[in-house]
Amino acid sequence: MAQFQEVLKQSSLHPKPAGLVLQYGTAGFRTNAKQLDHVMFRMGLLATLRSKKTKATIGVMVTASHNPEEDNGVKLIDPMGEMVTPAWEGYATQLANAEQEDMLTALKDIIEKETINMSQEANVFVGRDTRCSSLSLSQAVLDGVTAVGGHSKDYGLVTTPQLHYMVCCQNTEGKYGEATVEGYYNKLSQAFIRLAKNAPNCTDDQKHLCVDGANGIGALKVREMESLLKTELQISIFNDGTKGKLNYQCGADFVKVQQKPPTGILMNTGERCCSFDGDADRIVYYYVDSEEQFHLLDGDKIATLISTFLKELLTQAGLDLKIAVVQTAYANGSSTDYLENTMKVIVRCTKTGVKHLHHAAQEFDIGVYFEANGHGTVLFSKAAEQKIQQLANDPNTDDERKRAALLLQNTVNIINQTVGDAISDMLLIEAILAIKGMTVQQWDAIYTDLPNRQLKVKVLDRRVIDTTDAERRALSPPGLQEAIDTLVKKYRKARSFVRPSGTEDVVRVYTEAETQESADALAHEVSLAVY
Ligand code: 16G
Ligand code: ZN
Repeated sequence: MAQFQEVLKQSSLHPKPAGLVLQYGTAGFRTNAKQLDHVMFRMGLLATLRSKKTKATIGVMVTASHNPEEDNGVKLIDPMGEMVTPAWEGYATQLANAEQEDMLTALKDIIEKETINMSQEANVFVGRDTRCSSLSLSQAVLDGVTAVGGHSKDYGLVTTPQLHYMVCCQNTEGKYGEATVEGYYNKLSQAFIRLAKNAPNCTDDQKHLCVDGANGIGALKVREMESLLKTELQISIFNDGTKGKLNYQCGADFVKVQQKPPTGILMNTGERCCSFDGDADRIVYYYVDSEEQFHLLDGDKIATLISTFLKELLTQAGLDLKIAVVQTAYANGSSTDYLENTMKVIVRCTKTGVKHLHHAAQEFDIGVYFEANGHGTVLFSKAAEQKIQQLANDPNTDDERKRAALLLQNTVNIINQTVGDAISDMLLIEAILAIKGMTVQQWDAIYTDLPNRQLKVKVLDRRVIDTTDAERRALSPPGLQEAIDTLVKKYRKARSFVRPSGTEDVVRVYTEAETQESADALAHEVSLAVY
């Protein structure tokens, strides 16, 4: 067919280096940008097939998130704005790894397996982060879409969650919102202003926030939105990309892993600050106290704040909706203990990676999910949204219940339910703190984190480590879990697990214990056991 001739011709302009093997991992393909041109072109092809198959718009985001500037990556977004299904992750790996002369066969294989009607229309949304390599790589994606007869829309520079949002808006015919960046800003800022109006006593000091944009796309996008928020929130943006290097000694991942402030930010004692990661799908908060002590409020603290707020509103509204918090093995033990025993909410633990948390959160009326690293959001079931809306619109609802229902309704609107979103999470957190009249110190004091440590260990083959129980226990290699158990017993309140990274060629080690010294010592000992 002429169509396939065109694919072949175009594909030769995006040749695959022979022998290169890459894997569609937890967050798509991710490696040095120089190795990705053929992958991008082929993901353009695959997204078009996925679009034909689902008869819906599919998203392709070019980013390597918190990884170094030199890296890049690509991720497919399914029709409701969620991660692409596992079978298609497999196709992505096959198609990316087919040698140049086998590429067409690999493509035809997928068409056949999925019985794709090639005359079906296809539509693909493409977005990219601020990396130097992203422009040409996103062009390669667009070339792939065109080569196989798809339509594309290039959103240019957007955050990852913005592109997820656009895909969802497009496929729900505007019910979720308008599929434009302006539509996104308007929906979120309106909900934020409405929420903030419930905090009339908020002082100017409390309305100020420092944002570390990781020298990435988040800084750009907050700047575009700033004027819509400024009556209720004044933002000082640091690391906005004009001077520093992307993710270099700044950003949410740096702050979380190093447990220290990013460079490039001016922080006054006690001031509320937050950091985004390179594609703005993660956020963590922090402050420095009068003793120069750094305090981190990570994804666990965020989940606690949000779920407490929602649970209180549900009680005030008299709504019987089941709320749960979904975490991973990295969740600080103190947070799990507080959520289960003090707040009495259901807590679930899943494997690392957004798709696992997202999936688990969908099982509840309201599912709050956060990874400790700051990636998370809230999902509301359709039924929950309807009940909230009914109550908010019911003329017979008394004032207190109505206020709670309206707050819930605006929370539904402020949150990006497709994926974790630093901007949307930031606005919700800011609104909650304002409404509750809570300082960052009071939020921090809800519970005290157990001291913890994360390390990475280079090994020959990380795949020899196999885990179970949501990555909390190692099944293989034999003896490893027993060794960890023995080490953990030496320390008070200790816990540790190891897991192969899904994004880097390393094994990750996590420990927590009663003191930082113990957590550090245990981390060191467990690392040695991994070798
Ligand atoms: C990816 C995941 C993130 C996870 C991280 C773990 C998505 C969109 N992102 O960045 O959720 O925390 O990988 O990385 O799923 P690791 O496997 O290298 O520890
Ligand atoms: Zn990210």
